[in-house]
Amino acid sequence: MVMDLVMEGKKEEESLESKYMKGVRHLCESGITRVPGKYILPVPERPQVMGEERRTSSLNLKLPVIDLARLHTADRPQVLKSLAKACEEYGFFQVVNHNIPCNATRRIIGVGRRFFEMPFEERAKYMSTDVRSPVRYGTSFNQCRDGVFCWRDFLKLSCHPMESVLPYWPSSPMDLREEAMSYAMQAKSLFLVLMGAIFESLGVDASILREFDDGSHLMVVNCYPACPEPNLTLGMPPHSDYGFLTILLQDDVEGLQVQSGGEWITVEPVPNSFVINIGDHLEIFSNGRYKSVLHRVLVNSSKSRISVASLHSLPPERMVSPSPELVNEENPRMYEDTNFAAFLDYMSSSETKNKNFLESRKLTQGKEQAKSQ
Ligand SMILES: O=C(O)CCC(=O)C(=O)O
Repeated sequence: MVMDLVMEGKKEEESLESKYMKGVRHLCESGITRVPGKYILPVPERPQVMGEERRTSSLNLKLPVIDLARLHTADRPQVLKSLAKACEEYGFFQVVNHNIPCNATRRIIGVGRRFFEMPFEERAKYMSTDVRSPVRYGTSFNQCRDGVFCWRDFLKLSCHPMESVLPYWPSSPMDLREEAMSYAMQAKSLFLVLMGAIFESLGVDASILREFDDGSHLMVVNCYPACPEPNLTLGMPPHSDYGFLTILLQDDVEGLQVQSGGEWITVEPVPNSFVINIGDHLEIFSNGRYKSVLHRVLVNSSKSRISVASLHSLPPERMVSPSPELVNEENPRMYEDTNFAAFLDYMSSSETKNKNFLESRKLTQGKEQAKSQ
């Protein structure tokens, strides 16, 4: 009798676990009014939405806005200075006048939204937990590792080399491949413009720019369904991104928060802008001068939110090291060499919350001496 009850309980637990693995949208479609325990964060990790929103607006902190049109004018030196300041102080900034037409951004958000609105069986064709798969529909942050799940579903599309990955991308919605390919190309061009400016702002040789032509490029379409109890969970936990830069497009629903001066600052979506953030590889390349900063995502009770993050770096096997021009006696080398492949290994074997990957690349004094010998 007791054994039967234990078995029954186990079966129920397993069926709930497999339900959570199907994603938050699927869960919401089944009709829920409370957040299941699987998504409830321990009290200190909860977002305390109301309190923080009030603090943020009273401090009136805004992310720097960089007008990219001014890069092509006599103002370029001033723009580079503002860019350097934003990268050093915030690790985040917004760009306007970036040359990506607003109908292109509307279309990629639209097709992303329609992907998540398709019946679960259609989305499920792309489910994979293999971090190297060219297409991956999944949920949470790292669903194979997360003890507590976050309130996010995602579609990850590898974008390079385009001709080999494209056949794996979802064939529905019918326009997904075309829209995602066109947006990927525009995001890549913007990335190259930004990296050119960033290398100039650091005063380093920009010949490495050419290597980005074959660099890794991942597009992540994030879907954060409306959540009945947004104070108990997060769309994404605090994390930093691995690459050189992330180009983030968000719809008009706010949710992204950036850590600055010990506070969580909500980024207000500015129409026709992108949010750009420094990734771990650029922090390493700049030998710590430009910061890869923790960010997280809040959810809300009334609106679902879509964002599209484009993560760019060097080719997966290419080692990233601190630029020799930025290492000297005053600024000793701060990080070990690393690459994207090492990050993927780390992803499949550890918790990637907070800045653990970058922390794992930091040189302690002993390691530093060994490297310089
Ligand atoms: O959805 C957002 O605003 C942020 C997404 C993000 O942090 C990511 O994809 O790494």
